[in-house]
Order: sequence, then structure tokens, then C-alpha cells
Amino acid sequence: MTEAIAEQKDLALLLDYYRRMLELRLFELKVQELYRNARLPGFVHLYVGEEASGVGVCANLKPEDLIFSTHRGHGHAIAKGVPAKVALAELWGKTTGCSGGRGGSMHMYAPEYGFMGTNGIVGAPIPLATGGALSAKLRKSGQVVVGFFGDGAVNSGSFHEAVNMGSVWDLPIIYVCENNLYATEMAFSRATKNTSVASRAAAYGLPGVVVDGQDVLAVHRAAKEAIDRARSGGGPTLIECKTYRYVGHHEGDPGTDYRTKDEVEQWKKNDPIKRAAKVLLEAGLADEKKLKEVEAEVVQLMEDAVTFAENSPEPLASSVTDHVF
Ligand SMILES: Cc1ncc(C[n+]2csc(CCOP(=O)(O)OP(=O)(O)O)c2C)c(N)n1
Ligand SMILES: [Mg+2]
Repeated sequence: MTEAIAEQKDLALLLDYYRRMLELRLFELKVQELYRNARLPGFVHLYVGEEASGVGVCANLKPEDLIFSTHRGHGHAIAKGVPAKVALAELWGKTTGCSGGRGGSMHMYAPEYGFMGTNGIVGAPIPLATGGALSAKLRKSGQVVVGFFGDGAVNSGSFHEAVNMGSVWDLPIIYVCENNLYATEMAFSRATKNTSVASRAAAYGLPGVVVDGQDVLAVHRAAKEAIDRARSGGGPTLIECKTYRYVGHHEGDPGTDYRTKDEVEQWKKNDPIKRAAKVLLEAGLADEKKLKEVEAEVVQLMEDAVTFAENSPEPLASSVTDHVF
């Protein structure tokens, strides 16, 4: 295939990716609003700004493929196919949530969508995903597995141990580091001397790829290549998505003490959703009217999700010992 044809093929995906990224964005902004108005319980870390990573990776997976996620995982869940209303009901502690309202933000599971859970423990998704990939290989299931994690996880032993095992066993796995430059208030450049996550792949003999995490088609291309290789028995890849969170580490952190306003504004100028819109308009693949229509549909989807989740029942008190071993 010539490069021009490949580019046209990718562009044809962009309107769908634009919509998916908007779903992730508007879901999180709705969660923020509900949380700030004390309507939603719990503790949340939002994915605002990082949507191109989850969408560009997950859009290349099959429903039966598996992903393992982090504490910042609502976007991953929705990108893998968990309906927004089911994810929101989970945050709200309702029985209609994907984990019956018992998991909340950081223990949210939906295996029926190949979503193998958010995790409160930094670094945990890396060995968990490696185990999932070993299982897929032993079962000859044809599944590909993705483990998402942040820059804060790559100096933990779990990263080095699990990536080495994934490599030595040629597992069908993609390790996706969402490098948003900070782990809580700790800049990555303060926490580590080698700030290239992708370069660490060399230590374990697997390909390491760095990608502009604010460009959904760039993420898509890197992910597709890695996923195709993993599925055909070619082993794992480490992908480093360079990205940024616009919001604080969690709702409650203003996110202003350890980074400058200017830095945040610079990243916002490179917004993945705005960039996709610009490309769509320039390529004549959508006009302003079409983009507004898509946005209105997604806004409605979120309103419906709130109605669904808020009106769903709470678990019965008599069910308190269910699922307890
Ligand atoms: C093992 C462990 N250590 C510390 C924490 C506290 N903690 C929660 S999130 C976080 C930062 C994670 O940063 P990163 O992996 O870069 O993900 P990001 O929040 O940037 O998406 C820390 C230190 C934890 N949850 N688990
Ligand atoms: Mg980080």
C-alpha cells in the first residue's frame, strides 16, 4: 500500500475517533461537575487531555481482547466499549454499574467488554496484564492484551520484572505508558534521569516506540502495528504516549503548585480533540455542522447516562456479604 492510500485509510477513521474522544472528554467533565456538586461519591482521577491514547489504542482491539488499567481508568473503560451509563452507574455505587456498584472508580471491572479493571496500585496493571497475556498464549485464544500505566510506574520493580517476562515469553501484549510528565506532583524529570520510557525497551529486547499522544492517528498507527505483530506471534511492544492531564492529579488537587499555568495552556493548544477537528475540516471529511451534530449527540448521551445512573437502585443492605469470600 502506498503511503498516500494508507493516509486516506487512516483519515477515514478520524470522525469516529473524534466522536470517541469527545465521549471520554465529556464523560469526565460530567463526572467532575457531579463530583464538585457533591452528587457523586468516591474519589476520582480524571483523564481529561489524554483521550487520544485510550482511543487510538483501544479502537484497534477486538471485543475479546483484554485491557488492564490504572487509577485514571474511566477513559480506558469507555474506549474498550463499556457504555458510559454503565461506567457512571459504577461510580455512583449503583447496582446497574459494571461491578454492581461495588468497585467504584479504582476497582471497576467489566470482563464482558474485555475490561479487566482499573487499579489503585501504581504499577499493578503491568504484571496483571502480563499474566493475562500468558493465559491468552497458553489457551491459544488469539487474544491480545494491553497494559496501561503512567510514567510514575516505570521505576517500580513490577515494570521491569513484568516487561522482561513478557519479552522472554514472546507474549501477545502491548505495554502502553501514558507519560503525562507527572506522578502526583512529582515531575518525571525529577524522579528519573532517563526520561525516555521507550528507550527502556532495549534493556529487555522488545521494540520501544515513542508516539505523540495528542495525535490520535499517530497513536492508532503505532498501536495497530504493535497489535498486529502481537496477534501474529511476534511478541510484545512498549509504546510511550507523550501526553498531559489538564486537570489536577485527582479532584481536590488544583494542579497548580508544581507546574506553571503557561505549561498547561501550551498543552491545551495541542488538544487532541481540537487537532482532530482541524484535520477533519481541512480534509473536507466533515464540516462545522457535522462536528456540532456529533457533539450534541455526545452531550445527550451523557445526560442520558446521568438520568440512568442517578435513578438506578442502590444495592440492598441484605446483599452486603455477597461476593465476599
Ligand atoms: C504502589 C503505589 N504507590 C503510591 C501510590 C500513590 N499514588 C497514586 S497515583 C500516583 C501517581 C501515579 O502517577 P502516574 O503513574 O504517572 O499516573 P498518572 O497519575 O500521571 O496518570 C501515586 C504515587 C499508589 N497508589 N500505589
Ligand atoms: Mg503520570
